[in-house]
Amino acid sequence: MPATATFPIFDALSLRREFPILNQQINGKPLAFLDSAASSQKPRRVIDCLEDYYRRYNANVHRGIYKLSEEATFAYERARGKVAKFIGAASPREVIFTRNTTEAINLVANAWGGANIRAGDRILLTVMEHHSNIVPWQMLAQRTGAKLDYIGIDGQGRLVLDDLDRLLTERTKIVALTHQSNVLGTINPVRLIAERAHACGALVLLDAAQSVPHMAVNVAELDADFLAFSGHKMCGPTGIGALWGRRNILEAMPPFLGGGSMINLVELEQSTYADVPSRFEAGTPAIGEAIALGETVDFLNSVGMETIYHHEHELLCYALDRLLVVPGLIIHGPNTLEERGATIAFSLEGVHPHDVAAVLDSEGIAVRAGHHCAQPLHRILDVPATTRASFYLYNIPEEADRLAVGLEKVRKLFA
Ligand code: 7TS
Repeated sequence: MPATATFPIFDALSLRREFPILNQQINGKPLAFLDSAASSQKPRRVIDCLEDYYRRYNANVHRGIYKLSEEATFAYERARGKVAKFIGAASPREVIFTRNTTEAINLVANAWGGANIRAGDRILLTVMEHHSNIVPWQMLAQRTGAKLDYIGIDGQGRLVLDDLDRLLTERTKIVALTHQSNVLGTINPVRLIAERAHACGALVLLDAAQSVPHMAVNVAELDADFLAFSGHKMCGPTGIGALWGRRNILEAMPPFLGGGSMINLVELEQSTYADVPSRFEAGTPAIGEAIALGETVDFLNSVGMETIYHHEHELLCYALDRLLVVPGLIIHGPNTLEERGATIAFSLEGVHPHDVAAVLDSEGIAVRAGHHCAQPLHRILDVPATTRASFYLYNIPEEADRLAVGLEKVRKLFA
């Protein structure tokens, strides 16, 4: 098994050494990776864990009566247990492995939505959602005749809670919202929203793609009914994510995809289905990736989610100080720092975001430019695109300095 490193006192510089990819030059400059909101980098021990599976005990799970398959099954189910504990689930059976957040939300929209949503029902979303928490609901609404409602945002990119009170009715069957915006960085008051939604009899789905990697998330404390997140944004592999759901709700849900592993008995005309979570894991899963996600959870725990949150918060404050003095720079999202994570989307007057990103790339700084899969939000911000710098546990203040200097260079070039 790969060696494990622990970081009792946070030391971003030694932590960086655990991420081999960060130690390289891009365009002759040290890489400053500021795009973890799109996908994070992976520490050595996660890469080693994945390789260890493929080298040493690769076999299908829940099938073979031979040593390798038993070992793979044990490691796969142990990873489920680690993920469950990481998010405060009552039982590993409440955790379904999916490919990513997108698949997890589609699972709920199809399986739960198909069984529970009728014509005239309302589905409540927010205007700051990623497309993966909009399009599956649009598809469900089109199939069923349900209607979508949207909670708006104020001038600082915070949800307008009056909209919640106005739009929540007994027709609202589910409120699906992001825990933390991938553009504005806004951390939404999800516990309060869940209380109000439950008082109206609606369920709550949290898109936690941008929160689980960055802060301690406990599903019991948040009082959610479903929670979706992706491994690749939390230092884990691509191709693996998870859906957590309350056990009684999951147990009442019909399957999502049909096939092997999700059945009890198959006859020519009909089948009966396996218990949760197997019912929702049709076909051969991403076995090595799930096991490596378990290793990722161990890694994040070794650093500590509180420590990660505080480190990122310090980076956020530091970076905002540096960026706020760049002339012509508009930062989107809350200026109340407790209400936001370390994702900073901005516009630079007179320069297209793609040009900003290209110049920064020439300085070795990786940021994302575009609509970040949040077109409705950008329409409200009244910009076609933004540039986004997103920080994670391996980033250091010097990278925020380089970003600010890089933006000065952009301004001079496009003056
Ligand atoms: N929800 C949120 C809030 C996200 O930020 C993303 C990905 C997703 C869902 C979808 O995750 P996936 O793993 O299923 O693709 N966000 C981004 C981003 O901001 N830039 O690239 C991907």
